[in-house]
Amino acid sequence: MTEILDQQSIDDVSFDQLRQLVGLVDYDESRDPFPVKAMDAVVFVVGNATQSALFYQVAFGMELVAYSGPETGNRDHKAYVLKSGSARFVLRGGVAPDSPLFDHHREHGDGVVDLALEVTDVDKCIAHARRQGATVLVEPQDSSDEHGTIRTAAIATYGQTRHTLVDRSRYTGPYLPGFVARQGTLQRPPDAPKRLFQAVDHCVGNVELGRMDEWVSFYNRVLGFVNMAEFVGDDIATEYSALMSKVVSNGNHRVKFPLNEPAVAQKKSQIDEYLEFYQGAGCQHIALATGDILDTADRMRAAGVEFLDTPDSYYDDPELRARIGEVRVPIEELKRRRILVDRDEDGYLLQIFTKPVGDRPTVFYELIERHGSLGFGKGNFKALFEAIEREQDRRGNL
Ligand code: TYF
Ligand code: FE
Repeated sequence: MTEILDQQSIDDVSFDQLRQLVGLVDYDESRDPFPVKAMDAVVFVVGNATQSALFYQVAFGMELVAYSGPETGNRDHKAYVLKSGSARFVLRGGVAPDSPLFDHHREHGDGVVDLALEVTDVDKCIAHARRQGATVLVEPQDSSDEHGTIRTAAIATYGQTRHTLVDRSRYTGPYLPGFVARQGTLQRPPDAPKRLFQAVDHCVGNVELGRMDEWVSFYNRVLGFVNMAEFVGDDIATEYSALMSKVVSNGNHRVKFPLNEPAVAQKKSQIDEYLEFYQGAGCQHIALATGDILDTADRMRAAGVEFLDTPDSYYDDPELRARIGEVRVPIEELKRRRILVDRDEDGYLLQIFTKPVGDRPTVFYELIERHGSLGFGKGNFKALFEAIEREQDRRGNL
């Protein structure tokens, strides 16, 4: 369980690798009313997809694999598809001056519009979702090109976010019909690893005050998701975190969605800051699973990505040192990079958080390296939320 994945040589991400990377558990799929295989894609609307696509190649080491835009008959917008292991991001930006993407962007800024899910049976999922009262935004439909047929549908979730459901079992193209294969022109240094992360570990939603339980129940009823043990209750919330949080996941934990709501505390909640600048509920952070967080953080830093700072006192705290015990590198190596560490009954995890990556204080990223732990770094919440609040203060939003 503590073996380090060799990012230089990994080609495709196997189920066994995923078991360690994102913390899979066994479950009986035959009794699942809404079987979800994995995240299909995280779809963003951004102000400039052409430049964002370069950012994710340069700074996140992602590979451009597909494209849609005016040159391929899509006059409304450009869309770039990037991959890293099993993770897929799609960046969409308006071209036609009357593109609806500009309305979305004016309201929300850069953000996640779709947490697309790969499913085995779109129709079965939609029928179940409808019975449970979900809003069906797109009815099941086939689309085809020379690579085969894709079946998709979409349901609404929090804010203006949706879950597109994708059955790609009869399709071999680079993404969806309408997209063409496209490679990036970026020259990578010869020593660059194949990729900097292997999978999406979890995607966090921020919802309005008092609505977290409603959305937990939505994922329970509509998607058949189960509640995970880790949560931030009102006891912890009022003390320091200014948020409440619960986590839902699909049966084998491949797809995990923590849901946050602001808590009423002395200071303005970081969740309130998000809700104000995103103008509503939306995706707050995406955690990326890496087999070597030290190397990934080093390379992202070298490319200019800024991470939250953690005070020396975190690493020098004897209580923390006693609690975490032995990890795969000396604590000094973590301290140098501001990587956080947490241990629970199943093992430990290493994690680090970026500052918001866009212009608004909304979406950010987490890197996570799991060694048995199925948690989210609960032991780090205090240090983490204090670091987030320092940034909030610098922005004048505390
Ligand atoms: O996903 C999680 O639960 C952790 C911790 O605003 C976290 O990454 C929770 C809330 C938040 C930032 C990080
Ligand atoms: Fe997280």
